[in-house]
This record gives sequence, C-alpha cells and structure tokens, in this order.
Amino acid sequence: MGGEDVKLLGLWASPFSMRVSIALNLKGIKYTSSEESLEAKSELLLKSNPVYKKIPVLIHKDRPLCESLIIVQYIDDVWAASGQSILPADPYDRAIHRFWAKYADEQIFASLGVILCAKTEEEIAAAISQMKTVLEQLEEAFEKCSKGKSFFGGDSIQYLDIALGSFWSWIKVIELLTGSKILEKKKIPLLVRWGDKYCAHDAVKDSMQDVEKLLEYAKRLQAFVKNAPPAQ
Ligand SMILES: N[C@@H](CCC(=O)N[C@@H](CS)C(=O)NCC(=O)O)C(=O)O
Repeated sequence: MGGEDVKLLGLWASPFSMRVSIALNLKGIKYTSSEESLEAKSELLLKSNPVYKKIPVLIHKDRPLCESLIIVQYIDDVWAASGQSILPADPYDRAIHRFWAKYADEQIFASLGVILCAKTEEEIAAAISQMKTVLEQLEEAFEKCSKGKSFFGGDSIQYLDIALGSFWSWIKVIELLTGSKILEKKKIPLLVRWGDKYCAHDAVKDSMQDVEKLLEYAKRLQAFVKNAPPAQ
C-alpha cells in the first residue's frame, strides 16, 4: 500500500525522521524517501515546510505534512484499517501517551542539544543529571502504561514507544561521548529492557540508527558547533 503517493523527506540521523519511518513500517505502507542535507536544504523541503524548514516532511498525494508526531497521528488516521493502531483506543490512554511524548521531546531533545553544544564539563554534567531524572520519571510512566507487558502500548508498539524510542541511539551516543552511564539497569531496569525489545522489533530494527555511525556523526556535529563563529 502507498508507494508512489508517499514520500518522506528525512535524514538517517534524525530522531524525528525515524518516527515517521517506524509508523509507516507498522502500517505496512510502502514509501520512497529522500535524504536531506541540513547544510543545503532542497527546494522541495523549503517549499514543503516553509514555516520551520525542518525534516521530517511526509508528502502524501502531493500534500506535505510537518512535525513528526503530527505525521505519526496522520498515518494512524489515514491508514486506520492497515496494520495495528498507533494511538491507544482508550481516550485517557491516548492523552497519557501524548503527555509523555511531549515531555520526552521537550526534555530529552533539549538535554541532547545542550550536551552536544556544551562548552564546559559543568554544563554536560547538569544536562546528564537532568536526562537521568527524566528517564526515571519515564520508568514510572512505563510501569503504569505497559501494565506488565513489553511496551508502553502493552503487547504492541504504540505512540509513546515511537516517540521515546527515537532518542535511544542518541542516548547511547551521549554515553560514549561523555563516558557517563545513563541507561543504568539498577535505576531504570524496565526502560533498559524496553529499549532492547524496542530496538529489536521488526518494524524498528532497520530504521534504528547504528550507534557507531551515529557517534561519528555526533563528533562531526560537535566539531562544527565548536568552530562555528559566535552568533551576532
Ligand atoms: N519538532 C520537530 C523537530 C524536527 C527537527 O528538529 N528536525 C531537525 C533535524 S533532527 C531539522 O530539520 N533541523 C534543521 C534546522 O533546524 O534548520 C518534529 O518533531 O518534527
């Protein structure tokens, strides 16, 4: 299903692009993808996301959609009859998934950015400590949402799995870059087990970034930030 009508403008290293790929995989939708460069954005990207000029963009039947979590919900709505549901059926559960997904976006993405651009060891230590606190809160959320099953969505991957899972390889890269253990089995045992199962899932494993390759990308990004002229 899908094929020519569905095109993803993305970037392999982007946590946000990965969400869209995984949602399409879960629904069994065929799509084409175009790898963007953030240094030289394509005309198609600029035309398709004139407001934020960011990836991912999903172009479905020539109509562009922006913002990864909005795209994931769109995919669930449009292909409601294919594959599994991505949003939970119960309105309360849906709201809880959206709450924690927004929280993960605000907190984890911000900490990743701080660590990659940090100028001092203190900044790095504070951002890592913040990330650990957020993951401990998500550990509690996992216990409630999963009800003893493998995923936030229970037996299957759902919205919050997709939202949080997109940061997993990046968190591992931060561990390697800084020499700090973040995914500690003692502190967040349920999330560590969840992460392993999530990364091995059929709809995820081919879209999940390779940690070594992502580490090299992160080092290049750090060097670029370090050498960039100060903002005017
Ligand atoms: N909230 C957006 C975030 C997208 C985003 O930050 N994309 C980055 C790549 S990971 C981007 O395109 N950056 C280009 C820029 O900021 O100019 C989403 O969920 O889709």
